[in-house]
Amino acid sequence: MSAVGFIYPQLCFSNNAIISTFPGTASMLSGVAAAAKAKGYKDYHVLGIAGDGGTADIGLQALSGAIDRRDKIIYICYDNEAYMNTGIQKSSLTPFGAKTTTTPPGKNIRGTLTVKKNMFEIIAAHNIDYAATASIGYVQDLINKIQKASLVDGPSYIHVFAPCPTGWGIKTDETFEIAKEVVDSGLWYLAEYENGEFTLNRNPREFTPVENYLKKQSRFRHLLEEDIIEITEARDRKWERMRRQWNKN
Ligand SMILES: Cc1ncc(C[n+]2csc(CCOP(=O)(O)OP(=O)(O)O)c2C)c(N)n1
Ligand SMILES: [Mg+2]
Repeated sequence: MSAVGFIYPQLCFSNNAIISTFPGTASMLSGVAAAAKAKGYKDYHVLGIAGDGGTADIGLQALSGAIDRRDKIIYICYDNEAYMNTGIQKSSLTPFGAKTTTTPPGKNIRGTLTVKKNMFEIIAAHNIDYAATASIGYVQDLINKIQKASLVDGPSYIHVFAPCPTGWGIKTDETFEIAKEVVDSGLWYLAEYENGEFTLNRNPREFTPVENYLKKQSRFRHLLEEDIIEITEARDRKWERMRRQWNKN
């Protein structure tokens, strides 16, 4: 956000905004919320946006603390699956198989060897007031979730899936389609955690082929048939578990 905001008057925010330190988004939000409370403000929202690296790696401790204190903040993780503005390095939210500058595919290693960290359930495990996943490919669902978060009198977390044309090797005008397809192929999912319960907002009977999603992006172009099978099987195991544990009726 620091790269896109604050260019007056074209791209400035229409309200007060602060650029935080890289690991400090959540602690900065805590500080602003504490100040708002001390000043006796009633009608306000303290909202922060940080990347996948800023959230799942370097900022996780601050975020965990803010949720534990039940600070009234809205935290949005903008997940483009790598450290993008420093040149496409792998984060703990980069998916298995993806090529980044720190996980280059070669003869022996086919891109990222780790699997994407499950941030949504890590956050839910704090017994947070409200948490959700979203994708920019399902905009109305995202808007609804932000509205819901704005009504919470405590911490809320929204994890938004957002493609990066440069880092993923896609065209800018394919961004929306890819963000929709990742949900339709089951490699990402739309869910909520509220009152201690998980809900799948979208539970399709059939998925679109994982291969179609992967082959559109140059970061996955080196993958072999066996890698695609591995990714598909991991998807199916995850959905089997989510359906069994979350959607009981
Ligand atoms: C303490 C610290 N370490 C490293 C950096 C350099 N840095 C700035 S942005 C960034 C990557 C951010 O990645 P992510 O949070 O995923 O956001 P994206 O650029 O992908 O939107 C890094 C490493 C920094 N600003 N501060
Ligand atoms: Mg990122």
